Amino acid sequence: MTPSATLAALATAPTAGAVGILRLSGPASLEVGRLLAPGVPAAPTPRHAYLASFVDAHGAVLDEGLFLYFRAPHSFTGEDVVELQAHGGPRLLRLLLARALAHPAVRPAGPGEFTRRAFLHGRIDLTRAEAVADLVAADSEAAVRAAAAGLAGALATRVRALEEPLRALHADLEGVLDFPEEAEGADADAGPRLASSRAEAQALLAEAGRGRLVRRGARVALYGPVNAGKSTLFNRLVGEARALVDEEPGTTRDVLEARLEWEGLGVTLLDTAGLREAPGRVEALGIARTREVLATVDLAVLVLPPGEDALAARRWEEDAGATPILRVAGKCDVRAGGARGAEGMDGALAVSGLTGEGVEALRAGMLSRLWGGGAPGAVALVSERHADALRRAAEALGRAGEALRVSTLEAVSGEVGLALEALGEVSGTCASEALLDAIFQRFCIGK
Ligand SMILES: Nc1nc2c(ncn2[C@@H]2O[C@H](COP(=O)(O)OP(=O)(O)O)[C@@H](O)[C@H]2O)c(=O)[nH]1
Ligand SMILES: [Mg+2]
Repeated sequence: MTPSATLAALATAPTAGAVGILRLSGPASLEVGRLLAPGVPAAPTPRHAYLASFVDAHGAVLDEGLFLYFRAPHSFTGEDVVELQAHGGPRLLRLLLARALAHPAVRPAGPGEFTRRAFLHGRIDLTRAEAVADLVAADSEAAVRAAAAGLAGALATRVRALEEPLRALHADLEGVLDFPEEAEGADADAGPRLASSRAEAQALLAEAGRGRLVRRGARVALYGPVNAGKSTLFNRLVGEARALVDEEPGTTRDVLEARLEWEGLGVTLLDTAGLREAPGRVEALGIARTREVLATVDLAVLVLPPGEDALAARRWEEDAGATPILRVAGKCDVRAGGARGAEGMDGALAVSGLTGEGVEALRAGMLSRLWGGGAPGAVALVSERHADALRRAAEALGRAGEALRVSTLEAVSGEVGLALEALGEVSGTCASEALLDAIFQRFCIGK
C-alpha cells in the first residue's frame, strides 16, 4: 500500500438517490477534482462549498453540484480531500468516478481505506475507526448511540487510561533494571499499580457482553409445553398477529422471528414449537429446531400453563441448558380449581397473552434480565476482538503480579510489555498490517 496514491471512490450507495458523492483523498485530490470541475479556483478556500459544473473529458457538462475542498491535515483522512456532491444517478456517478480514475495518480479505494488513512495519519485511533463501521452497521437506537460514543472516543479514553499508567510502570521497571542506582525504589509500588491496571482491564472486559447485545441485538425465545399460550403471548409482545394461534396442539411447527426495539435495544423475539407433544414428522423437526434455538439465545422465557406441577417445571428448565431462564405462569386469567394458574411457581411472572395482563411487567423483566441497570446505549462497545486483547492483557498482568512475588524483575517487566502489546492491538498503537486488513475489510468502499 502506498499512502501517497490518491484514492477515489463513491461514498454513497450505488443506487439512485437525491445526492451522490465522489470522494478523493491524497496529494492529487485538488488537481483531479478541478479536472472534473474546472470552474473551481486553483486555490479554493478550504471547507467552502462551491457550486460547480462537472464535465467530461471534452468539457461537456454532465451535472452541476457542490465542490468541497479540505486541505491537509485538516480533513477526515489527514490528507488533501475533495468531495463532489452530484445528483445521485448511478450511471452519472460512474462516469465521474471513471474520469477521476483515468488520472495516473489515482486508484480506487479499497473497503474502509479512507478511514484507514485517517488512522494511519493519527487522526483517529483504532477504536474510533471501528466505531465508524459500527455506526454504519447500527440497526437499533442503542447501537447508534453506543457507536457514536465510540466515535467520540469513549472506548479510546478508557484504553488510554489503561495504557498510560502501564507504560509509566514499564518505564520504571526498565529503569530499575538498566540503572539500578539512579532508579532505585521506582518499583516499590509495582504491586498495587499492577493490581489496579488489571482490575481496570477486567472491568472493561466485563462490558463485552453488553457490547455484544448492543451490536447484534438480544435474542429471546418463548418456549414451553404445547398450548401454554406462547404464540398468543408472542403476538401480544410483537403487537400484531404474526403467529398462528390454534386450539389444536402443535400449531407452531417452525420458529417464528420478530425484530423489535425495546428502549432502544434491538430484540429478536422467537416463538418456538412446544417441546414434548407426541410428534408427527413435521412437529418433530420443529422440536429439534427449538432445542437448537434454546442453545443460542440470550434469554429463554419458559411459558407454563395453569396447573403445571413443580417437577414438570424443573424438567422444562433443564431443556434450556446454560441459557438464563425467565419463568412465566401463563394464562393467568384462567382460574384452575380456585388456584390462579401456575403462579405458585417460585419467581414466575403471572401473564396472560389473551388479556394482556402482566405483559408490560414481563417486557420489563426481560429487559432487566438482559441488560441489568442503566440505559441500553450507555456502554463502551467492546467487541469480540477487543475482548480477546483485553483478556490477554489481564492475563499478562496477572502473571506479572505473580512474577513480582516469586520471580525476577525482568520477568515482571516482560509481562507488562506483553500486556501493553495486547492493549496496543485495541488502540492501534501496536497493530499488524494483517490485523488492520481484517478490521477494514468489514467496511464499505468509500468509507
Ligand atoms: N384464557 C386464556 N387462553 C389462552 C391464553 N393464551 C392462549 N390461550 C388459548 O390457548 C390456546 C393455545 O394458545 P397458543 O398461543 O397457540 O399456545 P402455544 O401452543 O403455546 O403457542 C388457544 O386456544 C388460545 O386462545 C391466555 O392467556 N388465556
Ligand atoms: Mg404456538
